[in-house]
Amino acid sequence: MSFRPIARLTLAAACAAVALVAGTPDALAQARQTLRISTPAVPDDWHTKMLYVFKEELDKSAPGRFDVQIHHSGTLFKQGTEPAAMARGNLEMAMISMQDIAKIIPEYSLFTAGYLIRDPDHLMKVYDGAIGQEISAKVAEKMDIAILQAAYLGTRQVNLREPRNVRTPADLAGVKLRMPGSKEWLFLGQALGANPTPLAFNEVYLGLKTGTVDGQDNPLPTVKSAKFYEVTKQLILTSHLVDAVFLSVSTKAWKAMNADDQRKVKAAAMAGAKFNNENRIKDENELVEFFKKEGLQVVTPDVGAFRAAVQKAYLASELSKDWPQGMLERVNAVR
Ligand code: KDO
Repeated sequence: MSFRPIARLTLAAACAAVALVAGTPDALAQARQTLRISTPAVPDDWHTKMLYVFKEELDKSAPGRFDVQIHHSGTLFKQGTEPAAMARGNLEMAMISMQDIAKIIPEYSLFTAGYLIRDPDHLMKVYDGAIGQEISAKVAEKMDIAILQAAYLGTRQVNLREPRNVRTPADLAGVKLRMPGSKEWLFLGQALGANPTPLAFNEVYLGLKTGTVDGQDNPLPTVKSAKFYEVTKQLILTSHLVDAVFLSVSTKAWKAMNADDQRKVKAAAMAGAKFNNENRIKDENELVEFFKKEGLQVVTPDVGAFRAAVQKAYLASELSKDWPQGMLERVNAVR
């Protein structure tokens, strides 16, 4: 008899406590969607800074809806492992490359070809236009990843530990050129005439310092931000790949958002990419002077000879057998 009223009281108290907790900021925080972004990029590179722009924009447009956590320098997932982690639902966001995509969708190795994309303007028109939409649809279907926005990673140049007289691809014979570790990247190194050696981005500085590799290729802003100029003596302006990264989210995380939030996430990604592109292009125009002051030799080789050799190598390759009919012509026709 005596315990009933007490039980009723206890229940009422418990309900009140739940109501109180539900109103606290902590409980609200739990309702936020966590978006962890993993990238191998260093904090100072523009595509890492762009992630902070993404976060700020989203905090403004969708206050309290998302908890964006940025993990740079490959500390959360190793370079190249992000797409599989996203497909499995173990990672919410990353900046993936066309080389990552081509591993799963071989026909898109076309977009990893040297001297295909002409310049940053061509790059954005290709990936922001109809071709980009087709790529996104296929990536969603085959990789369980939603591409939010393409960004310009920069134009890749060859960067050597010891100066060499390099005019044509033949002059790179025997050079152990570090490339990221996938078939598509290694083919690019080979097409340039070098001896491609796979190494993850976050190991490149040490590889150059100790001489495990003779050189590496990356856009000038990355040569600066990752401090590769400290351990190399020459830049060869081959401009062999006008490169992109794609800010992306796992389908699982994407589907957990309502349509309004999805729109805001896309808009924030676009703002981030705009920030990245503008700063990177400006930097690329100014950095040669910086490297010269740092004591590096900066040379322009016979770019026509590199272009001809690289394009010939791709067209004759196994990779090109998978390219979608007419896609090369469509890319070339984008103005
Ligand atoms: C690199 O490993 O050289 C590369 O430039 C490849 C890109 O696809 C991208 O992963 C980039 O590294 C990282 O974001 C680090 O800048």
